[in-house]
Amino acid sequence: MLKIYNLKELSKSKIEEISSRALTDDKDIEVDVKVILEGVKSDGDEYLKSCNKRFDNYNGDNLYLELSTLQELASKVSEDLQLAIKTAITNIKKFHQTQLIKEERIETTKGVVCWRENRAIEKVGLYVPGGSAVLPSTFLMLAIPALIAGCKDIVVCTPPNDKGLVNPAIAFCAISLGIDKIYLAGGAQAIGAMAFGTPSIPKVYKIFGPGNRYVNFAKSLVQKWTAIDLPAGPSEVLIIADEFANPEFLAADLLAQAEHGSDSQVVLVSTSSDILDKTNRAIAEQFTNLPRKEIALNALKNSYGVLIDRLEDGFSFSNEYAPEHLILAVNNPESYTHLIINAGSVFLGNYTPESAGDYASGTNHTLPTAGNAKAYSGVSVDSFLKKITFQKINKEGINNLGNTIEILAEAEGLQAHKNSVTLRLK
Ligand code: HSO
Ligand code: ZN
Repeated sequence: MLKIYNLKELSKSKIEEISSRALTDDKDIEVDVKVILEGVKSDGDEYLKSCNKRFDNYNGDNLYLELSTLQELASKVSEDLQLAIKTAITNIKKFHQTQLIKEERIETTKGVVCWRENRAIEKVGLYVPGGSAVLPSTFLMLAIPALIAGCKDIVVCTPPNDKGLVNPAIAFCAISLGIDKIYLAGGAQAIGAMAFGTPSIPKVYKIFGPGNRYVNFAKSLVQKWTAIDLPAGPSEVLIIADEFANPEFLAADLLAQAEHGSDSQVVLVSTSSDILDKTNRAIAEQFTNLPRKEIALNALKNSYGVLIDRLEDGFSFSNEYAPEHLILAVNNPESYTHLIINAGSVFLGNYTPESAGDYASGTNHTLPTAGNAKAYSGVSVDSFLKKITFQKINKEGINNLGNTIEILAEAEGLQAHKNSVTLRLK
């Protein structure tokens, strides 16, 4: 099923080629997305209502659900699912709470003290996708760090169903987190609404959340006005496996990521050709039972295995690929973590499936894809904060540092800068 390359036989350019994602050109949707953004900008709520009719078959005019409707919907969620969501919330909170760190004040020169303080971004927008897979877990992964950071206004947009409602699990997440309003807007129009604001939907300073090509392209366009979380692309996983790995587990983890979308990519890198073959056989067995097997099958067509001589070669390959998720299915995985330079989130050992991080272990699942892990981190509490620097200098401090500033200002030909110190030194 997975085509297999032998790393030794690959030229440098071939390695670059297979590790660069075949990203779709957005030219074909550019006009549509721009028309939608313009529509939201000029006609606001009326345009959003027309989009709900056109794209989501919802003919009503509601643009949001309030607490009472959310409560009613949430009550339909099974007890099992309620408990699972609560457990996930507890773990995601526990993990993210540790990220709220107060930095030290530093005396850089006697009498000169500098420090940074966190301030939450006041208004943030969270996009929770609907469509082919409704993802309440994504709601948790975005809203929990926003709440921990202390964001004042958290605007949540998700597409309505044909009755103008949302999935009960989404409503249950909202209620559990104390979010009492959900806006009914999906796709590029939701991104436009949060970027420009409409009479019903408040404008925000930063937009978060995954989505289809329209959503991602809209996010890239509104960046002139609004910050965004990450450039997003299709999901992916890379597994490095030694000869002791379990092919059944490997196949299951590869398929878990492959079922996300036809454009997802999964890569298995192993020192053992036996493991590569056995995993391929296990994929063939497991995928037939999957409801989303067509999607997974398409994703497998973009996917491959790589045979390596030494595990270290696998890490070099993985650093070049910079996967969103990296699974180390090897003995003693912690002894290799220092070799990892580029990855979004790492899963260590045979009992750490990626699904754990997708849902409930506590880490965030909004991660850099398409090689962006070379320069980006996943979403965290930091993503919802800005850091402001402060300094306080006393008389002794300006006496100690003044001359240095004067000389540097002089060298830059900025006399007024120099004067502001000279006057204080007198
Ligand atoms: N693996 C996805 C997140 C997700 N999985 C949501 C299941 N639900 C991207 O990291
Ligand atoms: Zn997933």
